[in-house]
Amino acid sequence: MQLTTALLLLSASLASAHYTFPGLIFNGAVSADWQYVKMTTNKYSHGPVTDVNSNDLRCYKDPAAPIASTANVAAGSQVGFRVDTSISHPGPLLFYLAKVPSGRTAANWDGDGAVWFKIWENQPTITSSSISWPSGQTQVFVTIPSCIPAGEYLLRVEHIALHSAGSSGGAQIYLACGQINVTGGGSKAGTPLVSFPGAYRATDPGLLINIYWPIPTSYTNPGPRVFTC
Ligand SMILES: *[C@@H]1O[C@H](CO)[C@@H](O)[C@H](O)[C@H]1NC(C)=O
Ligand SMILES: [Cu+2]
Repeated sequence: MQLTTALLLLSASLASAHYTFPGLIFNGAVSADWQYVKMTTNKYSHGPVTDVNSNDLRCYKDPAAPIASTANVAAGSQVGFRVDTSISHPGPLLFYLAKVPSGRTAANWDGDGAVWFKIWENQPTITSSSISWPSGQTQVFVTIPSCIPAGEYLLRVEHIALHSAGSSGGAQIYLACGQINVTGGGSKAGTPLVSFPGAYRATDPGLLINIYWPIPTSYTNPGPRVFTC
């Protein structure tokens, strides 16, 4: 009896430590869950992707998800995601964009192919006693590059939890894709382009790392360099 209660409490605390990114934030307002974000398979479990070779690494889209809407956002503006409920594990936050190919829409395209460019990533604070990242955020934001061509894009938010990353496949990847229609903009296409899956290997030093001992003296985010205008 007591053991059952303990196990239930343990599984509840593990589940509540997971998170999703259901609400797109633009023009200063938080939109309804999954209105502008492709509904993810983990919408109830909040569990992570751990296989970097899985198609889930693209958008983690629930195959049975209803079609989401596409948000008009100005190039150079700030766009974000509401986190359900908060980022509660240690690790980096990254954002990628993919331009929707002609003939497709953000709503009916899943982001396949070498189409993704990284637009932002954060770096840890490293001291002699710990490596740490910002944590506890309930909303996360990125600035849409001002120079990219107008048009529809998928905006992929990704948080990589590294608390169990000391063994291969232990990194927990939380992600979602918002559907945006960039207005304004310029004429500089995003580069370099990578695919998901494909951009990451389980052995990447940013994914296979013991963050507790020995305390790392450096950290390299997985994926390509960040695109700049
Ligand atoms: C995207 O924005 C352009 C420019 O404002 C507009 O003409 C177009 O209809 C928009 N597309 C969608 C899907 O909202
Ligand atoms: Cu968790």
